[in-house]
Amino acid sequence: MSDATMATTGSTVDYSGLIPNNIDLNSDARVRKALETWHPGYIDWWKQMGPDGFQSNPVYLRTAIGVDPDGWAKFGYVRMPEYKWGILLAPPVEGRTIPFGAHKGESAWQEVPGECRAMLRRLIVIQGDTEPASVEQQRHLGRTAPSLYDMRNLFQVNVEEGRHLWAMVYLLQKYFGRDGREEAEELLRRRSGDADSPRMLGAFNEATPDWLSFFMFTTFTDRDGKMQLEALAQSGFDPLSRTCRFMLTEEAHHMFVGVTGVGRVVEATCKAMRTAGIDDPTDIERVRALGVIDLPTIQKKVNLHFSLTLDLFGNEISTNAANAFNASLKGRFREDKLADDHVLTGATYPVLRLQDNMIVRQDVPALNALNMRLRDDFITDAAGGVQRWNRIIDAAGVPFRLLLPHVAFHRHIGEFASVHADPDGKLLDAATWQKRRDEYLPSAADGVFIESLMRPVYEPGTFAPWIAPPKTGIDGQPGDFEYVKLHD
Ligand code: BYC
Repeated sequence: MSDATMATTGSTVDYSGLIPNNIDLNSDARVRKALETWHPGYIDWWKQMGPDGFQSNPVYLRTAIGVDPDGWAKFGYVRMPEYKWGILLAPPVEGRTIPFGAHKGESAWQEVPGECRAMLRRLIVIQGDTEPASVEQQRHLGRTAPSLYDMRNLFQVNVEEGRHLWAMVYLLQKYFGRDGREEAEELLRRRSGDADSPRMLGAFNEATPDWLSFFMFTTFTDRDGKMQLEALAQSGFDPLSRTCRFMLTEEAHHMFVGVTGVGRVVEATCKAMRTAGIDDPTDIERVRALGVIDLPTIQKKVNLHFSLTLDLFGNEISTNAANAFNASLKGRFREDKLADDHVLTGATYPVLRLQDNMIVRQDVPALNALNMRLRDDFITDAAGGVQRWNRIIDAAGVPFRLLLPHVAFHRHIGEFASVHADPDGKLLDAATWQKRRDEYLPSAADGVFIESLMRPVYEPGTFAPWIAPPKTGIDGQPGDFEYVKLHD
């Protein structure tokens, strides 16, 4: 089949125009023009805010070429500005009905219902805003990549977040007219961490100063992405559902990069400790002298990134979430696999709340607790990654366990934003928190130490000493494969 394959079937991608797509963009002149008008701004943004350097180096990237689960991607060397960002929607499910909310059982909508236009636009804009934000947060990391393998994974994540932005902008341009066009412009205007024009959600304005942060971010924050996309994939608005379903295909690799990345850091630390005969994981100075990151500092990074990510689920009690569910716009995690009435009138859900300065479990109306339900599903999912890390520690015979902190720890959104708690959930007064903060979260000195390890390693098959090599290569490539060609 030629590059300009039939797009109408939705199973292959049309590369013949400026905007690769599987949505038959050629037959929709208005949207095609809108996207072609938006394209130069996107490229400018990518050049300004995308990866710092390496733009002209061939990178061994995966590009989506279709939406067939058995063969949706191809691997090959691509210069990042030539990566085919495009719009891909998962194939329509024939006869799909809305699985939840007031419209449960109706045929999924192909157009935006007038009464929920503003709510839907807000959900799409928030989702869209996170995608460029993460690219901005990670833009300096190529300069300190611990290997070409890791550098390639970073760039893979970056180009796919760029593609996810395209996917959201398509929805805005196609279904929201002038408002959508304005929102699409704003998505290119806001900047992560900018004092005047920050990204919309807190965690996306934090710095990602080093590779351990990147691996934690892709473990935890990308996993919020997975949960939110799973919830939006249930939407009664079918184009959103189809877009999110395809984004989820790519998202799995991002979390793989995170979980295996932290696992490899843990492995290098444990191995160096064993070789040096260090039995006490809290003997930080001796462990650091080996040129690896001590386990207590890794725990602090877990504490930081997990707590920042919990904030992304919003408030414990949320009428926004109830309204979006009632309106059949945003469901629960894998709603269609759940066995209840999918309407939730009269149902309750247990939520941890703050009462008289104590943390108590309270049954609240399930509709108002949807953010917490999604967050609980996230915590279960995230615990799997931590278990993998602990298996590596156990196998090395090191007496240490990484743990997820309590949900009240280090929060900026919701009930617990007004109090201080330690990682076990014990409430602390402000003075104690100040005194002990650096025991729980990375301190400035921890940052300086980690930064001292961030030296680039650009020889194929070679890895910085603080991270173990991966078990297998990307796309089955051998250990010394040149994932990024730096001297082309
Ligand atoms: N920061 O009723 P509430 C991803 C605001 S990540 C700042 O609890 P709701 C990715 C909230 O907007 C997934 N503000 O809110 C990962 C609201 O403001 P307004 C991104 C916050 O709506 C890695 C007010 O507080 N997608 O894809 O129930 C790399 C009241 O709160 C925050 C989505 O999140 C915060 N953390 O819940 C790349 C899906 N939390 O409107 C990509 C779409 C709350 O009253 N978003 N507020 O002025 C949503 O579903 C919901 O909007 C939220 C918030 C879950 C974010």
